[in-house]
Amino acid sequence: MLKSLGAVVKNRGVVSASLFLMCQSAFAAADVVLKSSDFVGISFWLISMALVASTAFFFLERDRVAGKWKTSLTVSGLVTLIAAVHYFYMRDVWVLTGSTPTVYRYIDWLITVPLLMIEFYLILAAIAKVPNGVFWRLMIGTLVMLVGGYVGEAGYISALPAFIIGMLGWAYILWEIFAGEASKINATQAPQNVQSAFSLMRWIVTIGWAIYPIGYYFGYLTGADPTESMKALNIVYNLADVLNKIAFGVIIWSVAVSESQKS
Ligand SMILES: *C/C=C(C)/C=C/C=C(C)/C=C/C1=C(C)CCCC1(C)C
Repeated sequence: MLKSLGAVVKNRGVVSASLFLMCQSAFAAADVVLKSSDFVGISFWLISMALVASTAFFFLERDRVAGKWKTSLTVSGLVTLIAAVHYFYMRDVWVLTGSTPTVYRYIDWLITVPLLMIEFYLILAAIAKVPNGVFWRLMIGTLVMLVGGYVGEAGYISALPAFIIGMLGWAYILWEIFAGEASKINATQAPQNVQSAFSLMRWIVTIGWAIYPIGYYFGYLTGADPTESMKALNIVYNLADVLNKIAFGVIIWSVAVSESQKS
């Protein structure tokens, strides 16, 4: 009783500390305010708040699931926590200067995308013995995808070849989870619940992640007016994050809860 009370208090402490850190403006001197016609800015605001709420939810729900699922929920909460903090900065860059916060976006991705990949590894590791190669192949695919995208968006190389490099990295990840070792472990060793979570997560990485290259396309490859392209790019990336960070976490949460109730 005392022990579990201690755990709850500790958990609450972590949650309030993270929320405190988040609930401040990134840049202090702001005489510019959000305009009611700035829909991109509004989307940055909405999503930053949704990310804060999701973080609290995933951390608190840790109490409800069996031990071997707790790490997966922690990782989901870390993904939304890291993204929320970056969203505060991105929101301010957009609202104050009207420019696209590419560096913050990619720093966020560089941390959160590997964490999302680790989730695949973790849900399999909770039920089977998984070789390290699975982990490393997912990491290599992620790095190639993100470095390709960054050198294109930051203008180090032209947008199209950079796009192709990024697409190859993503294809490598898809191969691993649809046909590679990760997919085989799932098909042969995982219980029903885990298999259905794995399959949903896999579709998120296919369909949900496809939204980002579509955003990139509208941002850099249509030849349209740069102001309009950058609005489209940011809206598309922002919506994609709701699906790929929050909904992805909710799927893991739901399998963790249902598997925990079994035992
Ligand atoms: C939470 C953030 C996530 C899940 C970000 C994912 C980003 C991608 C899947 C980006 C993909 C890209 C390509 C496949 C091609 C090159 C351009 C990128 C980097 C936008």
